[in-house]
Amino acid sequence: MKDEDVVQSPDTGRSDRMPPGQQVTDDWPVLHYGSIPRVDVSNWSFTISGLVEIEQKLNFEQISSLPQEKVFSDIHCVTGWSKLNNYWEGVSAQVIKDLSTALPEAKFVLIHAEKGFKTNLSMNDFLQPDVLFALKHNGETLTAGHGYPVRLVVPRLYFWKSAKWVTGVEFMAKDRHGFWESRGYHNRGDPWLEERYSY
Ligand SMILES: Nc1nc2c(c(=O)[nH]1)N[C@H]1C(S)=C(S)[C@@H](COP(=O)(O)O)O[C@H]1N2
Ligand SMILES: [Mo]
Repeated sequence: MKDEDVVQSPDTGRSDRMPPGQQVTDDWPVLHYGSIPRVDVSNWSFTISGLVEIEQKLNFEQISSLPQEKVFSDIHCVTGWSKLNNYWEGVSAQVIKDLSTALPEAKFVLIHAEKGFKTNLSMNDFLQPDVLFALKHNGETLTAGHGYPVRLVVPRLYFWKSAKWVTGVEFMAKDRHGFWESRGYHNRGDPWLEERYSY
């Protein structure tokens, strides 16, 4: 892939790339609720459901053969660490939306992941050009701890929106809280506005 084909997440072009209250880290912490699922890709599927004409299930081979894009982004975790300069490769959210036969009433999505983890996004946040279902980070297949085989990456919001081990996307007319959003995290989570918690 040529450099000019990389989607630059707009926040990487700021003169000061650190949002308020964040500290840069060079390593990459592994953070999540519960234990790390060990996913067998021969027995894995990605379900497109909710307000769609036809529910669809894609297996790993089908996801891998969709057009892949590359995104350059920073990571901002609500617990205070930021990791700059990440290259992601995978399937853009827009490609999944285009496949989805989603109905015009769909205004929100709920991302589903292994073990019942969920996170919610408005359609507008979901369809930004730097949002992707990533299979690779810095050229390498994701590790189990970081979400193998597929994780969502939403560069402009705090990293809890970037669900690891995704199993599908549900289109919805009304917003519904995900796992962290129903436990006091902000509904949207813009790091530049410090939308950390909802209290
Ligand atoms: N499935 C799942 N995805 C998840 C979480 C989780 O608990 N389960 N935690 C989120 C949170 S709070 C953070 S900070 C990031 C951490 O991603 P990392 O372990 O790759 O750094 O994953 C997000 N995605
Ligand atoms: Mo987090």
